[in-house]
Amino acid sequence: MKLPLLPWALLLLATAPGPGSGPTAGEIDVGPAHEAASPAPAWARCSGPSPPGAQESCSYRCGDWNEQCSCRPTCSGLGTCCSDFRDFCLEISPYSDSMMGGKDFVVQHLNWFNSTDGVICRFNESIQTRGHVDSLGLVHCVSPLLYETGRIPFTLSMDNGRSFPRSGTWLAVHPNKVSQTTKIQLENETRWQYYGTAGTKGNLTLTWQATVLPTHFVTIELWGYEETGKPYSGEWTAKWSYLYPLATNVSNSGFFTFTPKPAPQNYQRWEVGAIRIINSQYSSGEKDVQALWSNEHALAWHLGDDFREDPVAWARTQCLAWEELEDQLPNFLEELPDCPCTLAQARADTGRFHTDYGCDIEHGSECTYHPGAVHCVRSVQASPRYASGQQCCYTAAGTQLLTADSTGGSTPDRGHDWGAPPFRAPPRVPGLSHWLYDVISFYHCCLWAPECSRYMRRRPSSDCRTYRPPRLGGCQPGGLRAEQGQGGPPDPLLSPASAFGDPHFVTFDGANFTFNGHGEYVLLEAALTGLSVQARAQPGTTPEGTQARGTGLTAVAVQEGNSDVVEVRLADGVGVLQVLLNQEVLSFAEQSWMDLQGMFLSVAAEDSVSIMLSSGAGLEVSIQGPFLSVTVLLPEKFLNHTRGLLGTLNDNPTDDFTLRSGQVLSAGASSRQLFQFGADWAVENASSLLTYDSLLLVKDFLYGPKHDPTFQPLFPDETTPNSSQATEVAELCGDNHFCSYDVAATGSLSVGNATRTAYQLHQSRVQSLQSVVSCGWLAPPLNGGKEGIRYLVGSTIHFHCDSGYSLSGAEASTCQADGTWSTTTPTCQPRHSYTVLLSIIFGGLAVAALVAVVYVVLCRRKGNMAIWGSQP
Ligand SMILES: *[C@@H]1O[C@H](CO)[C@@H](O)[C@H](O)[C@H]1NC(C)=O
Ligand SMILES: *[C@@H]1O[C@H](CO)[C@@H](O)[C@H](O)[C@H]1NC(C)=O
Ligand SMILES: *[C@@H]1O[C@H](CO)[C@@H](O)[C@H](O)[C@H]1NC(C)=O
Ligand SMILES: *[C@@H]1O[C@H](CO)[C@@H](O)[C@H](O)[C@H]1NC(C)=O
Ligand SMILES: *[C@@H]1O[C@H](CO)[C@@H](O)[C@H](O)[C@H]1NC(C)=O
Ligand SMILES: *[C@@H]1O[C@H](CO)[C@@H](O)[C@H](O)[C@H]1NC(C)=O
Ligand SMILES: *[C@@H]1O[C@H](CO)[C@@H](O)[C@H](O)[C@H]1NC(C)=O
Ligand SMILES: *[C@@H]1O[C@H](CO)[C@@H](O)[C@H](O)[C@H]1NC(C)=O
Ligand SMILES: *[C@@H]1O[C@H](CO)[C@@H](O)[C@H](O)[C@H]1NC(C)=O
Ligand SMILES: *[C@@H]1O[C@H](CO)[C@@H](O)[C@H](O)[C@H]1NC(C)=O
Ligand SMILES: [Ca+2]
Ligand SMILES: [Ca+2]
Repeated sequence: MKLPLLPWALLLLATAPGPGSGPTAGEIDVGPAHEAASPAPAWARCSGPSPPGAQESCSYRCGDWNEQCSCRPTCSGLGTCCSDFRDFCLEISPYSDSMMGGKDFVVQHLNWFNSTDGVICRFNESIQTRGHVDSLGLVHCVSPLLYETGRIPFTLSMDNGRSFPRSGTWLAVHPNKVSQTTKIQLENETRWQYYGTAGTKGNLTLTWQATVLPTHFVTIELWGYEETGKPYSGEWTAKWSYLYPLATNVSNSGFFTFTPKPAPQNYQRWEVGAIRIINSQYSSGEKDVQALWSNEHALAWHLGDDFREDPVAWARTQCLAWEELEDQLPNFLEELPDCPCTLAQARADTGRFHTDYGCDIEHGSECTYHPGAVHCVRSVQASPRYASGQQCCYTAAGTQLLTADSTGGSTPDRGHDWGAPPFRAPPRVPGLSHWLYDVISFYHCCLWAPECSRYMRRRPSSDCRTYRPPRLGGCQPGGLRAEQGQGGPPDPLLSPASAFGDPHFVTFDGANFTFNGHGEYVLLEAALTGLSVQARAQPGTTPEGTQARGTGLTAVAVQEGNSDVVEVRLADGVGVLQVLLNQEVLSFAEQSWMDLQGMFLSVAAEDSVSIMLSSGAGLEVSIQGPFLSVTVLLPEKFLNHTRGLLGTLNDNPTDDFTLRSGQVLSAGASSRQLFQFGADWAVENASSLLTYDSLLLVKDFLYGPKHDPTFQPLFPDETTPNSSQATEVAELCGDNHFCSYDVAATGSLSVGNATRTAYQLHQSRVQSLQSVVSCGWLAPPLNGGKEGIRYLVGSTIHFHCDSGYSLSGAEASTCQADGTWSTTTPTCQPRHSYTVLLSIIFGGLAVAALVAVVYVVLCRRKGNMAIWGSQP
């Protein structure tokens, strides 16, 4: 009875539920016999005639499945794909580019020899672009100009738009996040953006890769960006418009130089734009044809005669007008989160803040707009109401740099640079809304006219007084081993660890335990936002090659509310991370950042993934030794709202080992009791977020129990230590007890090393996220100044007065542990006239003395010239 059922089982399992769509887990249990007997599967009832053999086809059916075959991404691994899966569920290359569009991409695995026209791509069921079939039979399409970033579904027609049976996904990217080499280069971009201001005139030059456009003649055009309608009303609209050509039908040489002329009157209102180059066979301004784009930039070179005549006066007028507009628009500053207090916090709070590519310590700290800073981060999520963005910049000393002290300070943004879902309309258009509200005004006030204080007044840095670091919980392989549960201090020789790379869990409240279950478990559930984090743990292999009696994490999946489901897992090859989006393997070959539904994803390095959820929760998944290490960061709003293996976040570690029933294990629970606690949090069949796309996974985890009751871990009381590796251990581990402990337990030095690394990483992250008290910015005295820009506990600010004034009050103030300054800012009082007289007299004497000293020094120096000159 069992044998004949197996193929059916596999087929059905292959079609395990996709998030949000498709059958629920319950349907998997439907007996195959019933399925086979049902007369017409759902897809066949679709309108339209089905060609013969369509039961086996993925035409119009991507992401779907039936008893015949599957068109889901998991089908490849399971061998259940319909035979034409690749022809209808499209893979494209390249799969991403700037949201500006105009990119020609090739549909893989689809050869078409019939006709050379009639190829149409339809993006998100609304925007159509024309494609073509090349001489090799490869099908091409062109990406459209979009006002959004992220994954855009498209369908493909090969019959001039009569039917669109094929589908795929295009990834639209923030214009600044795509490779600069694929764009038109504005030679000396600074000159372009200052053209017409004092000293910047002459010709401008642009270059491009001629081979990208398959034509001899091109048209070079200017496009302008604007947002019209009442701000924050429903009519507020974003629009790119074709303005005028710079040149028509010029040679596609990859080089063009011209003398910019002031724009005609009716085009002068566009101040932000980009240059586009297209094949000259298209009419000028034709939309969504293959094209090259330049960076968006300030169109100084195109502005009218009034700008050319007096750029400073013109820019000042614009700056004042912007100020007036800002005063009418709602105050978005109140809605922004405060900045982290230190660079360390900013870099560790990865769920809520992310590196600003405009000032990145890992890429040479080229901080053009933030002189004095070495690193800036931006709030990942735009603010809820106004879609504004927070920016936080730090000095080399790790101190937050504030606009109140320096023009290099971080400036918040009315429009978040990365845009905000659902994008498309102001102020949520990625990059461009930010240009209009925060960048072009910076040109007006700060770069073209000396009115920067006006800008800074309306874009002041936030300090960090209300910033609260997130809470950390997680699971590391091997590492962090201290003791079972809440027991005494570790003694590596007397109570050795039990098994290979044991997962060691640290709860949000700091309790820790080791759990060697084999199965799939709930790390965290929070009904507050519908957040769920699940992990799969599998046994390791001992150095001898047999199955270890300890396990480690091999996959982690997360979903929040109705967001996409993302899973990070170890691919078959050891040490390779694989990311799945709604069960489909994602490629990071082109982009390391992705805007997904309800989350952002960043893969900065090959061995680690950051997931940033809309609630501000974050996940860091990386490879540590043979297994995954997972860290979950939760903002304070999750207090009292979590359950699962990572415990109940409420500042009380004693209730962290709570079973599903609500029963709380005592602090002194034994390792066997803790094992039962772990097992209790096995994932429930219907709510699994994990993907089962190989026969092994199907057998072990989908068709087997979520927690394997037959797996017997090794408990601490069952092991004996091996002390013959003492020297190697001492060399590797030093005084790290966790490291020596695991080596003793497993006999593997590399496990010990992974343990040590994991431990250090966790410790440094905990260290970085320590709360810091801030007393907030302290004003300098009127007619005086201050030294010091650090306003954190223990920092001291010194005051001084301008000459002619004397200090009344304390000379220094120190930030105290309660968040207040030890004294208030002193005042500077004008000195009495006799002091002035005295200072003139003494000043005169001093000058005379100085002259004498200088004379002496100069005479000496002449004698020493030879030695001085030899200095570098
Ligand atoms: C090409 O056209 C012929 C006749 O028009 C048709 O029978 C054939 O199926 C087409 N080939 C493909 C790959 O569609
Ligand atoms: C597709 O368009 C619809 C309506 O036009 C919109 O609601 C949806 O967000 C769009 N989806 C994407 C991925 O752009
Ligand atoms: C760019 O323009 C500026 C100002 O006109 C000039 O000083 C600089 O040398 C130029 N740089 C290059 C690389 O041409
Ligand atoms: C472009 O110029 C070439 C030669 O300079 C000419 O042969 C061609 O007809 C022109 N095309 C258009 C559209 O003007
Ligand atoms: C500027 O460009 C024009 C073509 O637009 C060219 O005729 C002229 O020689 C160039 N001038 C310089 C100084 O390069
Ligand atoms: C584990 O918990 C114990 C008891 O609360 C504590 O002393 C120890 O420092 C913890 N270890 C780690 C690595 O957090
Ligand atoms: C969490 O729960 C405790 C006790 O039930 C309560 O005292 C506390 O105020 C709660 N905290 C939050 C943030 O809800
Ligand atoms: C979950 O599914 C497995 C395999 O189908 C089954 O053995 C187990 O009983 C199910 N558990 C529940 C609670 O339904
Ligand atoms: C102890 O370690 C030594 C050196 O690595 C190894 O040869 C030996 O097999 C180990 N003994 C046990 C019992 O694991
Ligand atoms: C420990 O691991 C690190 C990287 O994780 C590696 O650079 C180092 O060489 C390893 N040390 C030993 C002794 O294996
Ligand atoms: Ca800014
Ligand atoms: Ca707790």
